[in-house]
Amino acid sequence: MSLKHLANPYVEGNFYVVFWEENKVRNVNQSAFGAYSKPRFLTEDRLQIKQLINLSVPSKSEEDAGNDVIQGLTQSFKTLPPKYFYDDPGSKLFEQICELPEYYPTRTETEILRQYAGEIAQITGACELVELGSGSSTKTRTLLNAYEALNYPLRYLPIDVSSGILKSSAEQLLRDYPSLQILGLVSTYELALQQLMPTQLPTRMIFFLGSTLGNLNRQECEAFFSQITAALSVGEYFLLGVDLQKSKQLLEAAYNDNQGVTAEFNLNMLKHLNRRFEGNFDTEQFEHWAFYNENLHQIEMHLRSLRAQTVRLKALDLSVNFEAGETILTEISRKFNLNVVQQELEAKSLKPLQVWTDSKQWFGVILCQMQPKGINQ
Ligand code: AVI
Repeated sequence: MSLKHLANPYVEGNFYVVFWEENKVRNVNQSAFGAYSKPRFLTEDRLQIKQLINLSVPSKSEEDAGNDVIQGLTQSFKTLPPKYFYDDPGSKLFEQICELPEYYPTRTETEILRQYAGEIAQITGACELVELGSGSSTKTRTLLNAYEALNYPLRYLPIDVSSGILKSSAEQLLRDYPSLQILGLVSTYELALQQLMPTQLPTRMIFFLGSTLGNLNRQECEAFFSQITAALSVGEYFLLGVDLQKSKQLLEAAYNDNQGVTAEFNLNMLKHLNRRFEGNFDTEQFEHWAFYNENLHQIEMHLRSLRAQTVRLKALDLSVNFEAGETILTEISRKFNLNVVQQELEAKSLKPLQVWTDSKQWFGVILCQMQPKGINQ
């Protein structure tokens, strides 16, 4: 049976939906959906983008976002959520970080995937690919190539909060893979995972690459895995990329690059907050500070105030006092031990089937399979 003739499981819900059709963009709402949905849309189109969140329209989650800034900046140990890195300039700076000579994780993970994508495809068989935080989908190509080489149907669900990058990379992928079907979800992981319908391919693999897991604290990690295991059916797969523990010197170099791109990425968060919440952070009066905390096995990234100052965020009705030298923690990036992470996955009913690393053991990619819940709990 051709994929074209499968009923589309995603045609539901009350969302604003954007369809791409040979570079023509159509915005249609739910009531107009029917006009495009059958039979033409299902048989001819290979790309749907579903907008589950719209960052340009203030929403309940936007209000909550402001609350997390207030909460983080009013405690004695100041923090800000790392999600505020990723406005458009921040996402571009992150892409630049991935290319830096000191920032080894991206190229090391890509190297592992290039080498072992064929094995991954062999193990899972024909499979719907769901990517969390797809960004520019660069590493995805390695996986798509492997599934294509085995003549498996190609169905890809990228999930990202940035609609611009999701749409442009999806369009490029469609050009490069003539049999590929894409359903892009502009969404947070949480919302998208709740929306996933049972796959119509024999199985599904959710993948979470780049060691983004390391940016979640323990509590966030627990919540994340509950969402993953709720979204997967028994027998389906989860592919995880994790940065491994290594020397302080190598790690600190990766977060303190010579060109200062990571520093710019960190300081950009203040510009983002200024724009978003009518703030007056002066980025000249803060500096980037990143170090490896060997006890907690994590990089900690801070912004340090260069003098005593008061910053105002008008839209949040918030004034924040800083002492000279006081810092804001903007990110943790945990570094993993492969044995420990495998035990933790197994305890969450995600049984590790296979682990791949690079020759220096700097990075690990773990393929897990969902077990019946409770087996190891
Ligand atoms: C997205 N994340 C996995 C990156 C990391 O290494 O923790 C973010 C980053 N922060 C500074 N450099 C890169």
